[in-house]
Amino acid sequence: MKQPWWKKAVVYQIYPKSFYDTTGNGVGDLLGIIAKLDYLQTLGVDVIWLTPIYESPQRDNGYDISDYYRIHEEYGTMEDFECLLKEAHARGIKVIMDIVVNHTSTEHAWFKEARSSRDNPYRDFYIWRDTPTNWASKFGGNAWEYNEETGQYYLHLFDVTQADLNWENEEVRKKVYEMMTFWFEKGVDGFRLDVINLISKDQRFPDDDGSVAPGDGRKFYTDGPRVHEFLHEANQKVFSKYDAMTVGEMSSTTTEHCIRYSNPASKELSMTFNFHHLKVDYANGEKWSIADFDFLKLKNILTVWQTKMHEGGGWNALFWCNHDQPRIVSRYGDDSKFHKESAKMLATTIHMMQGTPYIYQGEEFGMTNPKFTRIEDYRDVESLNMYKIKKAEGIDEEKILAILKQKSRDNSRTPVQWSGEVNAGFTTGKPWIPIAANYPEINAEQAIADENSIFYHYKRLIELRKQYDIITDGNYQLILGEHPQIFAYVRNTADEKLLVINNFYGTEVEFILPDEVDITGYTSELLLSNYSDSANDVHHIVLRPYESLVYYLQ
Ligand code: TEU
Repeated sequence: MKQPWWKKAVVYQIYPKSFYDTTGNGVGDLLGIIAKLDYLQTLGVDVIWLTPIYESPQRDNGYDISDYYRIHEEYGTMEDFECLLKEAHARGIKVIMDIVVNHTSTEHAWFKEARSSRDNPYRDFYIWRDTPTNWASKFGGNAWEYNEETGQYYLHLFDVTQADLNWENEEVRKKVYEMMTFWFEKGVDGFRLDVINLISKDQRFPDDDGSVAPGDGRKFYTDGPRVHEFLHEANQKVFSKYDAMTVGEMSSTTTEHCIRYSNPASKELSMTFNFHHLKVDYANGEKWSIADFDFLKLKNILTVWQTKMHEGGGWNALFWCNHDQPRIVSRYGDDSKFHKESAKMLATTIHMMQGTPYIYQGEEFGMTNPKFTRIEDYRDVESLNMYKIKKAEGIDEEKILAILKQKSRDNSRTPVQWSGEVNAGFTTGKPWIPIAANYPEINAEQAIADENSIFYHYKRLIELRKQYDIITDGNYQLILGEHPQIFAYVRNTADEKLLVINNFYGTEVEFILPDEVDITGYTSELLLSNYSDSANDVHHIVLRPYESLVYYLQ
């Protein structure tokens, strides 16, 4: 059987608000994306994923949709979107949209109807209860909000303005499938489905016993009772009719569920995102904490996902960065002394694994966290809620700011640094969120001019994926699993090997090829490195700070 196209693809994520502004209003727009398509073509990506561009009050930057059929005015018009599709396709770049159907904005017409009376035909589009459960909202506070007019509570797993849709209601599902079909018919090539594993709630709506964390209702709606049935239905009614890729964003999920979501036999989705490898810098499982990352845990988690998904016939979305995560070079790398070396090393580590890699805007030239020091610089609803809650708990202002500096989602949402000019070349107006101060040194223009830049390293990784099938097909074998500094693995097919060696720290370390990797009779070729003069003896290497090597053996 012919492999689906997305197995060899590399996806580039665009957060339109911060991508490129052509109107001078300080907010990126669709014409801005069109203007940068040549840049993306040079990088070599196959797909762009746009985070939500639909009409929205922007409480959560578009993840609160008020009309699925309209383009948010600040971003442009439907004609602009059609033009973007055409221009992207003309360059061989596919376009996927972000579909947010776990919830809508409370400004959506359905919700306005639903909240107006108990017998409104749209009432059952949402989830109403006479008494709330003790579940916490992911953005702080209780997950139920009282509606005065009708005397009941509605569920919102996220912000109070993001009301959860009732997927038990067949009408809701019908409307969702219609809407997805509309976008496919317009020519989009697939979807990223926002928190799609939260759509099926345990209909008994039990209280949580607090055994994991106070009011943690996750077990009652994560990978819930009917989620596979719903996704299979969406697949049969919509996805399967197009040559589409679908990637589900899976919150707190398991390998067992992700195998089911993404194994072609279950006919649900193409692939899944999970976040376990991005929780290794949480102190005691708490995101809002300051902690170094746990390297052994990181290796172990990525290894479990590589191995189990391979064995179970599932497919991983590979990524370090997105619009909810701090910048990886500031997180598991070193964004000052070894900026270039560590950014390249991290890129290699993830891109040489099995799955479909995602690059988040600015990652390709090593954008860093902005290191904001004032609460006024933050825009993100989650960060601002958390600030209020911690303040009310009596936590010191400085401590809260230090946590935000490390963990806030705004770390990745600052404008793309296109050049060293005013406002990093992002806008001629006032940017909606401050730009990181390091833009004169770290920017796309500079990266393109420097043949040793991080940008060309990413470009090379994309090319290698196209040239070497082993990157797509080979199995994964972790080596030196307990080594506290080296992350090394082998990808194997019947007669080839790819040896990937990464030093995760800023000091030298000795690599000795373990006996379990039998390479007698193989010849090795160095495919990629982040130093210009790396060794070609795979048996014994003294790795320099953050040195990263890829060898092909045949
Ligand atoms: O994020 C899902 C999610 O679970 C987030 O809470 C994420 O884990 C969190 O930001 C980390 O603290 C998706 C979108 O990617 C996010 O931007 C939205 O805010 C959220 O869904 C609600 O739609």
